[in-house]
Amino acid sequence: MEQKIDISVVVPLYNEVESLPELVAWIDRVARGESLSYEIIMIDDGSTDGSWGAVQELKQQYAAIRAISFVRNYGKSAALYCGFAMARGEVVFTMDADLQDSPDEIPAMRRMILEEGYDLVSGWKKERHDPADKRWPSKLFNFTVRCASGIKLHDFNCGLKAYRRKVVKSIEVYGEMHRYIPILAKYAGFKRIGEKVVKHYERKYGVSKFGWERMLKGYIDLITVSFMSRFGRSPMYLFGGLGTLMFLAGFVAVVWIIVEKFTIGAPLTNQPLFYLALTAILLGVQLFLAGFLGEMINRRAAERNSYQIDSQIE
Ligand SMILES: Nc1nc2c(ncn2[C@@H]2O[C@H](COP(=O)(O)OP(=O)(O)OP(=O)(O)O)[C@@H](O)[C@H]2O)c(=O)[nH]1
Ligand SMILES: [Mg+2]
Repeated sequence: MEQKIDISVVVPLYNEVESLPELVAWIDRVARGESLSYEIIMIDDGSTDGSWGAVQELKQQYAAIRAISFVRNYGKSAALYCGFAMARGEVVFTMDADLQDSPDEIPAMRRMILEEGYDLVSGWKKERHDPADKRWPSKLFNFTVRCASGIKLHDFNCGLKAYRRKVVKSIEVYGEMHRYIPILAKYAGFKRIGEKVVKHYERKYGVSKFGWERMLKGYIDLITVSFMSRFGRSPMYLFGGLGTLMFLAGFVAVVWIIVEKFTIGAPLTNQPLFYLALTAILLGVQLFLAGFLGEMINRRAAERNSYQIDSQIE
């Protein structure tokens, strides 16, 4: 049986060699200060600056470190996915490796989970120490995600978050979806999502890995996340519904064209409505087929019948 501990701190890292010793010492200090049993799970994502060597060295000094290193760079989501799978803590934290997030927030966030009943607590970098060309896109991003998801968080992208264990064990992060973990959690049934204002520091060492390309991929993932969470289990509701509407619209138009032909002798094909009707019927059938295909693929999917059970009495 797996041994349970108080907290897991999952740290995805990519080329952060200078920051690691300070980060580990800091987490260790906070956890000891609160007498918490803890583990630090470090996921080195194909770093090329010797980060893995630093992790191995730190392991000599801190037994609480558990770590894996990927053969190449897979991205932050992949790192979090593996970290979540390994985590044994009752409360699981994620934290950036670059010392911009403060481990001092751990005790308060843990209390919010354990005592105030939150499933997920997201950090909010209210006072940010980043250049303006990063803050504004971030504001726009957060606004969009708030509208799309209905989750009232100010700062989806904050690396510092705390989760009830069950949450990280039941969501699947991939692509650039780490930004949308609150949405994934919400649709997995964990509704108590809170936020805590956290301290944010300037980057001390290393360079930012943030870029426009990641932002763009992130937006595409937002569409996937919203779609999957709404219709992932039953694609036919979307495609079948739209397909039926389209088909009906086309069908009604065809009937109208025929009636007009026989009553006032209007032209059959030589009018815009004919082409609109044709397109609508074709699209309707196509959408319906897409829905069927979705359902057929779904039948084979491993997660088809996996549900989150809140409690059970036997
Ligand atoms: N595993 C993994 N971690 C990454 C990757 N890119 C960034 N990270 C980590 O994610 C955290 C945040 O990355 P940053 O580059 O600091 O991103 P940011 O905080 O939005 O940007 P800055 O504020 O400019 O530093 C850091 O701990 C990085 O090491 C990646 O491709 N894989
Ligand atoms: Mg950073």
